[in-house]
Amino acid sequence: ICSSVSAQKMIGTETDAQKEKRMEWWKDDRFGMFIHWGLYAQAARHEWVKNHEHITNDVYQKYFDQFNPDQFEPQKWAKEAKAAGMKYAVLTTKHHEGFCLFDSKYTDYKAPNTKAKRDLVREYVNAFRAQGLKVGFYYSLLDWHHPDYLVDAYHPQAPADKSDASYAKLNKGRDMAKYRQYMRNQITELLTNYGKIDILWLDFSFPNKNGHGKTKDDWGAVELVKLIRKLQPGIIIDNRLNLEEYKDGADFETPEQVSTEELAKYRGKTWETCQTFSGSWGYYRDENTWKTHRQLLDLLITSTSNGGNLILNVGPTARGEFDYRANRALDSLAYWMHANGKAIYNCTFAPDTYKVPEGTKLTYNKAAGKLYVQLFNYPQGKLVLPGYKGKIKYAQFLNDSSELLYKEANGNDLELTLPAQKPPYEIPVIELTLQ
Ligand code: FHN
Repeated sequence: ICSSVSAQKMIGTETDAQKEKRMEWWKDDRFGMFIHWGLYAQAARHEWVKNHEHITNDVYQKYFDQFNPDQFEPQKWAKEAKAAGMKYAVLTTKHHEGFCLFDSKYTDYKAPNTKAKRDLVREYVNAFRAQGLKVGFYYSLLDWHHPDYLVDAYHPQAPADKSDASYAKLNKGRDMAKYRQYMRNQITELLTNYGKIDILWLDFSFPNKNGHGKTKDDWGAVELVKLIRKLQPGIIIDNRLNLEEYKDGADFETPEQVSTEELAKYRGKTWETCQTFSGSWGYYRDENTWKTHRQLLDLLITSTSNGGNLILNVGPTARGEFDYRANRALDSLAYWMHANGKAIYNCTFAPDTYKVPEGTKLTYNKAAGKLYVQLFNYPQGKLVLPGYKGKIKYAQFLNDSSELLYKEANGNDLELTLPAQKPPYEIPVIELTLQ
């Protein structure tokens, strides 16, 4: 049993330096698109609708029968993601509902058998690769449709009384070993039939609830990671297979929907925060809690300034389009990223020697010798860089490369002169060239 030894070494033979190299592109790219798409988009009231409303497979079948993504054009999705500055994408190939967007030979509960009559995953992979984005798959460990998946506390048919007897009755005849094999077969299809896959986002594990949850080996996690890494040696895996004693079997932590203040806790680790534009991952027609442009920029900048990634989610409609609210958010991000993307890509947190000027956040590109000062509050007339005397040799606005003049002040500080007119960005960025 490997305990302190990195599971990576136990599960594979990779050294820390090799792992660093494998993950280099992912850390440099910083920004990705999550796409939650499935039959739940047809219900249009959250991807957990089957659980929330305790819907049986028979009743849920209406969404399968109705599903007809006639407006699905993944090239449009890919172009929008690229324009918004996203460098990779992760699509739900199967979410908890158990519906497969890909042509699996292990189930009939799949997109080619709906009015779509297509392998939606294949079209996604081709379109995003054509735009130069890395492609990832999300695959749900939970499966509320599969007959062998154990009914647990999250299952839509979980017993109201939560008693052992009720669970036992519901789980009579269910064989988790068969479900584990189904998972292995499908993950093998996904990692064999679609070319090089860059990310695998497995989701999610949880402690054993009411004796009917999932234990650490319900997924056959160690064998599964060995299979994944054998099929796709360069792939990057998230941490939700919950390899208790093999925590290192995962490549990155996944703080979900956390506040920007909480992101500082992850500084120095390898992580990606997953966030929605709204509250739901799947398309939710009547939802109106949408993050503002400033909140989205804050998530992106604060993630980078703490050395982590942001994956921002879109929930397409059942017809296969991003809705107007997602398009509006993506367009606003595209406008900012077009001018200021250099403050995100290949950047991380700044060394402590660079104090954070009042009302700003810092990102740092060590290789380029650049420090980026994000002006969350636009100062009137000047910005003091505390203790920066002798540390920089040039200053400019990033968006138009217009020079910013500065002078020494207060002994060890520098004072930048800023125009009264704020640059036309919610959060303008100053690029400092370091000595
Ligand atoms: O239950 C899922 C949820 O629907 C969504 O897929 C998120 C994305 O990180 N993961 C689980 C909740 O943590």
